[in-house]
Amino acid sequence: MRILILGGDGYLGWPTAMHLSANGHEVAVADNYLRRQICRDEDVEPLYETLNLTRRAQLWNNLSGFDIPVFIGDLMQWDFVEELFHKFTPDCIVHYAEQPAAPYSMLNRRAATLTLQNNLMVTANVIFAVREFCPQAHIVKLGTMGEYGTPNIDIEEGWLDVEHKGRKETFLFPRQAGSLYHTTKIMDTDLLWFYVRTWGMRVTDLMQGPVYGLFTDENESHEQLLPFFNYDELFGTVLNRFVVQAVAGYPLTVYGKGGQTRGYLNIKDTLNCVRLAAETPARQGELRIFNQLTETFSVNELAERVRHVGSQMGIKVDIQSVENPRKEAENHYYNPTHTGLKDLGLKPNILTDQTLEQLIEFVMRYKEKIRNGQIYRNVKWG
Ligand code: USQ
Repeated sequence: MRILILGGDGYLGWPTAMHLSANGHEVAVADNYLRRQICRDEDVEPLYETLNLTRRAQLWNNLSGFDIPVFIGDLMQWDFVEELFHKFTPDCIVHYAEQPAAPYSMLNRRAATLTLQNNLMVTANVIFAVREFCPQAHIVKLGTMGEYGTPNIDIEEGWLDVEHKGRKETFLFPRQAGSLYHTTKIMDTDLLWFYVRTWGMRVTDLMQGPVYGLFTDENESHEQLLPFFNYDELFGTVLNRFVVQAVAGYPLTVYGKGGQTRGYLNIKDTLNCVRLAAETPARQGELRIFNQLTETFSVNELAERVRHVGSQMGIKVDIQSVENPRKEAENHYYNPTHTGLKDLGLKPNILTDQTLEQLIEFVMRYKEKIRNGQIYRNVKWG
């Protein structure tokens, strides 16, 4: 298939590009380096330098023989979108091109506006481009488990059957996000669902939980192909942060009571899920929703796992409950269904001690580069 990856520079975009390319697809990537720019503006540094997309694509070509054309530009600008879809008309679009961080979206008015404008306008432009240039193409959209929030009932895979006063209807599962970023993902789903109903588009919405890890089959022996990796409060996800904090000798920052439970997955499984969704497209006129996670953990459980593996490696890891900058339930029911991707063939890479050990070992090589000051800023959401 011809697969266009939007947001190809990000933590997940570039690994996905290599993975699909290695699996026989013709892949192109687009990005405007927004994430790098925001990190510079906010003075947060990734753990190590990452080559720009053009240079990573060259390196990938030298190693694998596969070509990944790179398009640099802003998907909010229609001229760029038009040129992109003319030059590379896809069968499938993987849409990661969003401001991806909940804490950043809660920083101030400017960050909130950027998140709203970027995320909604890019999604709209993707829809308009598919309609105009490739109406049969399948959109694989990265959504988030955070769209559902933490309801006191089981979370279904996208839809809920409702019986009301003797009549039945199926609706999108109720959504109640905890951050503006997560709210833009709800709005994306609504935009896509509207155009699925109106224009008969084919869409898969992947409700993904927080991702951890760095290594994939395509980058394991080529460090320069590793993804952009943040560990700061604004952009780092919790388990990646805990690994860096353990190495830095910084007490693991459990927010509040630490009972917050989410559905996690290894970066390798993100790639497998996206590939499985792309290779078995939704039908024309279908919004297909999968919950993309493999295991659930509370923050306390994750902290204990890192402490345990750290101690096996001779690292003393402290855990400290800090003031929770977020507005979220710290003790709650959480039981999401996640069978759809397994039915498509997903074989989960669960969190093992060995996975954590490999990550800790890698981060130890960059210990001197860790900036403790960017680990906890306490950006208040309330
Ligand atoms: N947390 C801590 N300590 C920390 C960092 C986080 O206790 O130092 C807690 C948070 O309060 C939260 C949980 O860990 O309860 C997960 O936080 P996170 O930062 O790993 O994940 P989140 O902000 O929810 O967002 C991340 C990605 C986002 C994706 C989302 C999936 O940045 O792109 O959509 O995970 S989900 O959370 O399921 O919506």
